[in-house]
Amino acid sequence: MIDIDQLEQETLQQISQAHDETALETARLAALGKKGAISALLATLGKMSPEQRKTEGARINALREKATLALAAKRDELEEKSLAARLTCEAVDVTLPAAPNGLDTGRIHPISQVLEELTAIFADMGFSVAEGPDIETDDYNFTKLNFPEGHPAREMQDTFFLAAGGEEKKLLRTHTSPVQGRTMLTEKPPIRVICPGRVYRCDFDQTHTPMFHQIEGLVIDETTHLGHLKWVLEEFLKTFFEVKGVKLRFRPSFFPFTEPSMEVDVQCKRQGGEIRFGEGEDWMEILGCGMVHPNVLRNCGHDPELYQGFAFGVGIDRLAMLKYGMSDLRAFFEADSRWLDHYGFRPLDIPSLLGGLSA
Ligand code: 2NM
Repeated sequence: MIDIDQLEQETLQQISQAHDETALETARLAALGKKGAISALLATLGKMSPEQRKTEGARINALREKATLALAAKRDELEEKSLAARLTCEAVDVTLPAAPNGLDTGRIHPISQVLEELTAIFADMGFSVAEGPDIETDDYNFTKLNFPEGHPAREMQDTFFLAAGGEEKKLLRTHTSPVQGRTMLTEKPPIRVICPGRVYRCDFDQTHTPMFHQIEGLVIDETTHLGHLKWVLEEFLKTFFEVKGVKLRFRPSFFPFTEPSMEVDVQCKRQGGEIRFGEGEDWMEILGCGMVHPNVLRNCGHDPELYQGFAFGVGIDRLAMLKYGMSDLRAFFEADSRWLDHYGFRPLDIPSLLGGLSA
């Protein structure tokens, strides 16, 4: 004969000691499952006398009732506990500062910054950006651009030639001018493009690195003249250096791809290692330019009787040094994160004419 009181005690104890859903389910099966103790007790009712069934039946049903209630209560308690645990561990303290990410620690290299500034300035004047390959043919880099055979720029000590492979002589471009040649060959005037990019010359000292960055501009139309060139350069330089006006000095010079050719000096004030533009009585050479040579127009598919235009070229690295006060060109390419922390720009400060170029 099973002791109902003892069974009740054991069942309720097992239920109250269940610490999780699995233990509670085990307790439920042990008591009320098909093969559970209480179910087994209920099955004995059939073999009892009517008298006994009355008293024992009531006690067994009462036990089943108690066990059922205890199970439900325990289940509620466990659910509440697990919810409370989740709420504590998933809680977010909205008063904490935002977690640091790449936008806080990453820096835009001054060359990239200056390139973005230049793009914004020239886009505003109606120029688009053209790019081309760093590995060029001798034809695009020199011949089409009116560089004669034997010109010093073609020589081994300046140009990185690639080991002869195919039928055409390959080299690392020494200027971005081949991109302008390619543009002239594929587009009809009016043409207004800037061509920024890496260029290569075999030269390495305090002021020269074998790879540096250049931006060149090209405008071709029926009546484009030197006055347009002068306006574009003035507009570009005063916007870039963020001054009200700049005085420019054009000196005659020579480049194979332009005639006439000029070097441009910008007025500045040198004062204790600092340079200010737009004031003073000093001059600094800043860029080269000229009217595109008729041979270049012809070589690139345009009739020099119908079209004319100007081109200019300027070093991006030097512009960055002048604007942001960096004195050693070589630091640009050393990937020193301390240097970049100091001279780099924040990724979301995107240069624009409206929002400020370097604000
Ligand atoms: C310079 C100076 C003068 C130039 C010329 C051309 C081309 F391909 F259109 F003829 N592109 N760039 C040029 C002219 C570049 O850089 C100092």
